[in-house]
Amino acid sequence: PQTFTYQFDTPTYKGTSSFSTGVFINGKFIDGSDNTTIDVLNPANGKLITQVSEGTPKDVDYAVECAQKAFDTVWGLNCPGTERGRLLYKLADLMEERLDEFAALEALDVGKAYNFAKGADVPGTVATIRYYAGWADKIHGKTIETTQDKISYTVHEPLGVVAQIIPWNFPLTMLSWKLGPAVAAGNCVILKPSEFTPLTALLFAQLTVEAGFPPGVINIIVGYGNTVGEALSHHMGIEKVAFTGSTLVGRKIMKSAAESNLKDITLELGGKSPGIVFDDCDLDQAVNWSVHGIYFNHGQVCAASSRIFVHAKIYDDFLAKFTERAKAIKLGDPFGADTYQGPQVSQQQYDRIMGYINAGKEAGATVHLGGERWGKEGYFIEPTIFTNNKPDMKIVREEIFGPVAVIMKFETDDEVIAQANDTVYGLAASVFSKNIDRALKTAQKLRAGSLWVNCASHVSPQVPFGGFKQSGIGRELGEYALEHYTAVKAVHINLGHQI
Ligand code: TXE
Repeated sequence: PQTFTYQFDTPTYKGTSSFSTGVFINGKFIDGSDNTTIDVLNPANGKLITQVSEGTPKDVDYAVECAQKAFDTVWGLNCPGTERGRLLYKLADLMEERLDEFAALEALDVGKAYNFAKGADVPGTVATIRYYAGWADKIHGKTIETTQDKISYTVHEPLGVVAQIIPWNFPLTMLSWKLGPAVAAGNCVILKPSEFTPLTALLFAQLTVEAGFPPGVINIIVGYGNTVGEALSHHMGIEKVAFTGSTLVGRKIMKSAAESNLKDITLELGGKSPGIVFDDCDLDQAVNWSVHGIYFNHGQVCAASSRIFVHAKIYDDFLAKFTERAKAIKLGDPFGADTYQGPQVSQQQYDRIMGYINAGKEAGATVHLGGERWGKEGYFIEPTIFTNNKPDMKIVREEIFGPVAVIMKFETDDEVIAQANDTVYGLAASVFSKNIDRALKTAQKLRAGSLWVNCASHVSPQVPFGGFKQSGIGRELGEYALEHYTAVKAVHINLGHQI
């Protein structure tokens, strides 16, 4: 396979990055079985960055074979947790040494602001890998009391070979959320990055070799959803598939799992998360967090606070301050020192978002701010605010996944809770109030997996993340994620009971 070498000469990062663009199986980079490639584009200008090897279903078969062999010989029950932890710590250290390079690749490939990638995505990834390194030798069962004639205990064993399919909005972060718990628990992994944003996963693959992981434990295959993704979710040798992406594909994966070997699944899908701003909040803080909640990562966040409900008494003040903050967002070169918002990831996403903006206009909502393309090249969209929204409008009901805030007015607590819950999704919600009873009562009544009180879009490796309703199945992060990568074996020991 080809080697990708890139010279960064930007206002914020200067340096060279170099790694193989092959399919990474059994500790080696190889060409995909069809010898074809995938174009990787720079979303800031639409130009080609490089081409990477395209994985195929045949490559998936080979990866499963190698991963199973590693599981049966050097990993799984054949490798103590302390050793798995040591390797993961080493990997985290190697990533940290190249933090700036990872951030630069993420900025180039995804279009996210370099300073954000450097301050959030990459350190968060390192922290997540370290968090799970710490778990590797602390995954154990229980002894369970039954009768005097019997001792029972449980063992939490790894599942075997697991597949992980991740999206393009947080390529490294999603990789760490998936791979960290799986590898710590002793599974062998085949991970498919998004075909749009494969670069950081390839550099990561190289570091797994440097860290000393045995071949076959971690395999990374870049490929398309309808080929590699389908092959992974249908495979009879894969025990589990973990997916983050669209609800549409989530359904397909569940179906594939049912049609093949009833493999275990976890799904982290979309959302249309509400933010509720009560009249007794700290207004400036509520505005700041709400701006972050929707415009962070250009709105390409599954838990984005995309429906903002504001109490009638403070609606005008909130809207004025929110608009001022949104107007001040600095768009431009992801490598600019003060850039907050870069381009959307792809032409497809750009078109989708503009489609929603047009649907909002046609349905009679008011474009209070933005609503247009920004600049002459790349996939930039102005920070947008819609007002005069009605509950049945598409822009209120569907995930836009772009820098588009939908703001609504409410009068009573009961009314806003009902509206906030009026969605098929249930990923997250924010509540802003200085009245602790009101904030916690509201949090109690909202049907969502993450509840943020006086903040938004906050995640920590220690705290579980996942959805209610159609936002998904299962939890990632924290101790909870380990449950999805282990099978419980119960052992019954007879102390002399005769039959
Ligand atoms: O997602 P896809 P897309 C939402 C968001 C966005 C929309 C469409 O609303 O606008 O989805 O984005 C792989 N079998 N989210 O089309 O296709 C694909 O290759 C197996 C929310 O880009 O779901 C990629 O690796 N895998 C979300 C991954 O699925 C398949 C993040 C996600 O891409 C497959 C991304 C198949 N048949 C989008 N088809 C979040 N929850 O954060 C595709 N894939």
